[in-house]
Amino acid sequence: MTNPTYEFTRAITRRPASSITDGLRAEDIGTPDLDRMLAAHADYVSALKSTGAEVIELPPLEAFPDAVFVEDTALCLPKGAVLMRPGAPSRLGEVAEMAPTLRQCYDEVREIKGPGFIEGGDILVTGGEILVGRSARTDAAGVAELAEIVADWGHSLREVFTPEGVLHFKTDCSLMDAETILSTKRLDASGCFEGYRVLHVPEGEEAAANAIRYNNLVLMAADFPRTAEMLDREGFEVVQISNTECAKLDGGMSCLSLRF
Ligand code: CIR
Repeated sequence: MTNPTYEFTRAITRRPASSITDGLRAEDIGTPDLDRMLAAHADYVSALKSTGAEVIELPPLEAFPDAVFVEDTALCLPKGAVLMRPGAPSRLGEVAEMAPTLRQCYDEVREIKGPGFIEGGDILVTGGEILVGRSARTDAAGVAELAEIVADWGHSLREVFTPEGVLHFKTDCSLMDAETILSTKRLDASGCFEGYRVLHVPEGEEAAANAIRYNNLVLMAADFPRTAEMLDREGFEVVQISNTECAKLDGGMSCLSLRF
């Protein structure tokens, strides 16, 4: 591992279940179609594998409609993993489903015990720190407990804010390399990225901000041509994946995997 922020050897994903039709959503913009979601999910997994990484593909969980969004259940760091405590009550049980896989992958797995809440979608690990956005799913007690848990692994944590009406901190930003962040203007305006090089997603393409840098690739949602062109100009190798179905459940590229 030359740079633990975007050089990975493994990822964990979970295939979507037919219960995705009952997944959480802030606004009803249509019912997700399982076949289309499965096809996009297969493209996503193939892109990760094309970098040479091992992808652990977990089976669908009918009892948890949002379980395809594995990112929210844990934080994977070089020295260990931390099991989260989702702020969405219907998602709490997903953590116990993820725990055995992480225990096979890591010598040390720690957990957020509560009473606070925290979801992985609110956590951005950069080259030098961990940024955690308070949101409707992540509260001050959850952030404080995480800070304590990761301190002896050498991580410093900074609490920031997720814009009003935005599900997760990373709904609006992604790490492109150790110093470069892709962000919406509205999130960057909060000042949370001072000291970083920030690339703004063009006006009208805010939903493209949730991308992932995974080894040599940037995986981003398809249908945002100006963002794709900008990243290409900046020298990133971009793979576009259909996100129409996950978007109906407020999900994007980062939510679909745990990367380590
Ligand atoms: C939820 O509301 O929890 C899911 N429908 C979407 C989760 C997206 N996860 C993420 O941004 N990390």
